[in-house]
Amino acid sequence: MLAGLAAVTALPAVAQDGLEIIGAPTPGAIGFQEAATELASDIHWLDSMLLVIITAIVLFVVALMAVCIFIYNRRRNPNPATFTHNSPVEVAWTIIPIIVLVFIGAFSLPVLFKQQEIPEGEINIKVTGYQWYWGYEYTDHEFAFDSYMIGQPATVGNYVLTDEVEAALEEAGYSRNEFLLATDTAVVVPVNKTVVMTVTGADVIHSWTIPAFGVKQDAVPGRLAQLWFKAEKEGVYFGQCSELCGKDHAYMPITVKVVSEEAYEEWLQGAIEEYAGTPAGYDVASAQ
Ligand SMILES: [Cu+2]
Repeated sequence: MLAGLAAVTALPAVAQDGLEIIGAPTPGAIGFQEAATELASDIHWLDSMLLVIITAIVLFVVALMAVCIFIYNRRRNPNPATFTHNSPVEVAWTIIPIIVLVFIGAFSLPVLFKQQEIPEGEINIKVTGYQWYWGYEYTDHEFAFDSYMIGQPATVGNYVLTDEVEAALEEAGYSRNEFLLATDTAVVVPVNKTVVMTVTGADVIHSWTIPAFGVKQDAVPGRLAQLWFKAEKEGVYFGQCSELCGKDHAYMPITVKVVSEEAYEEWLQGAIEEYAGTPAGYDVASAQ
């Protein structure tokens, strides 16, 4: 594994020159990361739409409660009504929520189906979650590599941003802000191409995600799941394992670099040379 790691870090950082860091958390922000795929834009739109509905319902319920508190309190209304049923009201509070839920479903289900109906991939990658790093296999080209957080394993056990780690980050084209996010190798994909990732776990359940792409998929040992995305903007995107998977769960980030078609081809040639001979030959097509 250490030999593999050395080989991995030796790969020149061809694909990251001039790439902007887009998909990363920013201090003080509370919203979503900027959407980089249609899937993410859809999710953001759905979120805004739901927020309007939720706000309306909350205001309505608060108003009803206010009416009860201020008009029907014991002082103003000493002799309360004694009826126990009101059919029109009961019908209304059954029918109206059904209409609201059907309305929400009519918009949310197509978004869900778009995520789950996996298109034909132009780039196919298999990702495997390990305790505590990710392995990537480019199944169209039969090469594979592992991806560790920069700073691991040198800082195993204490995870502090030492000068040494900062130097490693800088050497890889990152800054100290990307500590705990940047990885030694990255998933490199071309812009505006459909990427299909086949996701699995080797030991326990992990979860692969890139928030800016609007994708998240559990990596379950013994199972193959799939996700897809088509990134619309070149840049560096980060994600983190999103299923608690053990003590170093917080230290197995994900880096995806979305590059131009030419930069991708260039990276691909280098990667094929660099990683050729690593275990491959897994037949994704037959597992679908
Ligand atoms: Cu994990």
